[in-house]
Amino acid sequence: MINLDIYGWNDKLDQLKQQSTPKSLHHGRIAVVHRTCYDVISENGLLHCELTGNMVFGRPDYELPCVGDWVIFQTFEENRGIIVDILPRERTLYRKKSGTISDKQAIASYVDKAFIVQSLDDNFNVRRAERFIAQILEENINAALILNKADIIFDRSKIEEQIKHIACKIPVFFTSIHDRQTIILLRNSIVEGETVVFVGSSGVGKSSLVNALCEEPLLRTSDISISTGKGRHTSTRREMVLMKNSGILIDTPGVREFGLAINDADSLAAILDISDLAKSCRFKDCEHTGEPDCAVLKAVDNGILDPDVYESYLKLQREAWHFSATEHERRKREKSFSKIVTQVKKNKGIS
Ligand SMILES: Nc1nc2c(ncn2[C@@H]2O[C@H](COP(=O)(O)OP(=O)(O)OP(=O)(O)O)[C@@H](O)[C@H]2O)c(=O)[nH]1
Ligand SMILES: [Mg+2]
Ligand SMILES: [Zn+2]
Repeated sequence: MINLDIYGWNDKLDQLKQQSTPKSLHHGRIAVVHRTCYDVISENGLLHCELTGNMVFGRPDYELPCVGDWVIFQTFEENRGIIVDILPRERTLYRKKSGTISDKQAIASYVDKAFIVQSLDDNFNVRRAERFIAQILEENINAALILNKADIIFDRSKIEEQIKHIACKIPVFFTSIHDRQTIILLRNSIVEGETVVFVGSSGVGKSSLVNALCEEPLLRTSDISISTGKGRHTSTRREMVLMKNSGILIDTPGVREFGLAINDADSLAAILDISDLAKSCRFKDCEHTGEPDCAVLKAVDNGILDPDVYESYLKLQREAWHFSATEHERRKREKSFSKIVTQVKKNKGIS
């Protein structure tokens, strides 16, 4: 019998289950998402589960089970089951579904920490890191930036300069799977019972880091060395593994783009260190795009706020707004917004 507490099961979840579920049904956590079926870890071990027709056709895609979800199922053979319900989600990491305006996709649920992994070659991109952070913090998940492949040559002071506005908000780790000490430091940041999801581009070493942390080759990694090229989407599914006496790690396939799926663009200011400045703007609802006595624009002028960070703020804010706005609002505002951004950039000499 498996004690599901080590997978994060707790009294609160137990109460939720009691309230809504007949005693004959079981509970478990989604460990692997396949195309149409799921591996579910339960008290009786790993089960292969499918969804009831009601679930498949009665819910939008983003409400179908994702890795980390706690589900209720009925067994019908020794190691097979049918998922009939999902317990209410908490701390779910979403992203905008590629190719849509406002559809979202659930990446992982019941997440305590998200590790944004970038490698210290040309994958490193502070703007992309900000995008991940915005989405992660929106869900009340703790974020950390993992700069991997620290064994290759890179300019550490230049990188530190670029991420200083991030490093004062979230932990940053320089790691290498070839340097045990860096892996131990990362491991020490994970508390027992905590769920950690790894996100980032393909080939940055997410699966390699999971393996290094677990000290076992649990996940397939790219065999392409960094000298010959980047990884090529080696991981194809979201998968949860247990780190002995520690946390629960969720590996995800590399993403080409990570669109924001947030409704509240206000949180962006706090993340990008703009909210303190914004308190001094003349208008409470200042959008920092040309209003008189705008402290944010003044800070860009005086060199206090990096114009690149400011531009990133505008872009992310616009994207978040787009995601949450109705079709009508979108059309109405789009034209004026583009004009403002172009004007501000022109005034500030941002290319
Ligand atoms: N030099 C160096 N290479 C690394 C490090 N970590 C991973 N790699 C290599 O980078 C390549 C890609 O690693 P993966 O772990 O497959 O990358 P991934 O992020 O899981 O990629 P996807 O599954 O495609 O999203 C492999 O050849 C690894 O051996 C590191 O710290 N240093
Ligand atoms: Mg991988
Ligand atoms: Zn302002």
